[in-house]
Amino acid sequence: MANLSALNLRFGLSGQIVFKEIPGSLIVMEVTNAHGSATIALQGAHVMSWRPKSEAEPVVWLSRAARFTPGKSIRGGVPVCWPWFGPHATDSKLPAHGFARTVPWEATATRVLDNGATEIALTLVETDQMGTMWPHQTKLSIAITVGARLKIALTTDNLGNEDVVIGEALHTYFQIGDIADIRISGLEAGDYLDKVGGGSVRRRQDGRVVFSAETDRIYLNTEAECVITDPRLKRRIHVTKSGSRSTVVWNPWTEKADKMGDFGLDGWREMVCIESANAAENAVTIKTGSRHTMAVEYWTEKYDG
Ligand code: TA6
Repeated sequence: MANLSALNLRFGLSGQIVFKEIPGSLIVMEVTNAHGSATIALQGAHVMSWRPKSEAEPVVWLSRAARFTPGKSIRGGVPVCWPWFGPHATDSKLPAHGFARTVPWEATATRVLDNGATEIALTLVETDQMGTMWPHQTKLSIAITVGARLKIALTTDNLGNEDVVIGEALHTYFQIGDIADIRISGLEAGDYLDKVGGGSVRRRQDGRVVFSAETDRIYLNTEAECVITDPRLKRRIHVTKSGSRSTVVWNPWTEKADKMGDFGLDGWREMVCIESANAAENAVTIKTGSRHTMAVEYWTEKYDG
């Protein structure tokens, strides 16, 4: 791992980006500009938090009980799930949601955009160990733009001489006032796989998504914008995407959150995941020599409904 002074010398932007080590020895970038702020861990290129200047509360949620241990996933933020989503199709010993979120990435470029936002590019650091889990020649890179909006673009290059199939997600945890009060629009009448209880029952969405119990759904064949309406925090969060045909909606509710052990006291009440993904039947085939990008853009507006 490059040392902090070398990282700050090469990629720090005076006043906008500072590399720091946090307890647990993870290296993070603290990003601050006139429009917003974010914290990004080099492990997993993991956006841990994001707050536009217009918001008193962060928009991207981070558990108060999150663990920052090398090689372990962080509860909250925007975990990068890649090159598969959920459990591995054939080998249950391999990590759920792939390995990208728990391995080192390296910064490749940082810059200030004309509108004052900060753009950071990172790429996953390939290792021999990965080759045993993923015997394909691919390159994974990400571009993160921090400002009044948060933009993330995840790109897979297929450098091999055969087509490759990936599953992926930007597994974003959004901060909300209370899960029982919010509603999500944009998925009306969509087909989804209901994963609660370990099943995979195909159902159809009736109206907006509301929550009264553990909810774990993969909405299929949708490129729709989703909007979280949050009467308690008096805001709407807009979730738009491209290059993604699945949208996953998840809240563990109390029992599953307690079992997971890193949600903190009632942390599950103040978060909801809307994950832009390519999962299940929406897995993506990337032709040899070509590339695929999945991107998201988030922003907020005041809501006094
Ligand atoms: O995206 C929903 C989900 O697949 C849930 O089934 C739950 O496992 C969640 O991801 C979190 O998974 P993680 O491996 O981060 O604990």
